[in-house]
Amino acid sequence: MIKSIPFIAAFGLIFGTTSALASPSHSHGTAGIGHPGDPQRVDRTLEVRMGDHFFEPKAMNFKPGETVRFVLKNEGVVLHEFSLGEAAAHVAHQKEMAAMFQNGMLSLTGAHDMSKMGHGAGDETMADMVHDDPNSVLLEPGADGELIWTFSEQTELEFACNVPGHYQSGMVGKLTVR
Ligand SMILES: [Cu+2]
Repeated sequence: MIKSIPFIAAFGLIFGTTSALASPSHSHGTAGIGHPGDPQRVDRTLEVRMGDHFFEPKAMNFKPGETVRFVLKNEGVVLHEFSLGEAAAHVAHQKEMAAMFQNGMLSLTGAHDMSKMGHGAGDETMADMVHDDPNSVLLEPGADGELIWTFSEQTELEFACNVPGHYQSGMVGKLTVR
């Protein structure tokens, strides 16, 4: 039963009102995985390369309390994501992402159909609006990005790309906090 809840939440987000899309408040149960880190208190910087379809490094190990700056580089020719979370959260997130691709809100090149949103985007990118989980970064081909995260407790997580099919092609690795 528990597994069905994120899916219902995702369904509401994708097919809900314009205002729901503009300010998505969904979360995938970030309790336990940690929280966004303070840029002034970074303990460690780790470069993560993303390609079609792989991550380098392939596994990560951190300590509870550690604040990590992930420097992300999409060296591929399609959109990729870096998302930290529990395995079940990635499954739920993949359903959201699949719906966004079906709607045309996201595309593999990052070229989005603005008319689907019903209002102007301003300085925000489409990816920001439809994909604002604090524990995920979506990168267009060739783009760089950053995620600063504090791991709070011992846990076994995964870092993954939830662009449709990528997780299944191997864009997932173990992230151990111990
Ligand atoms: Cu990917």
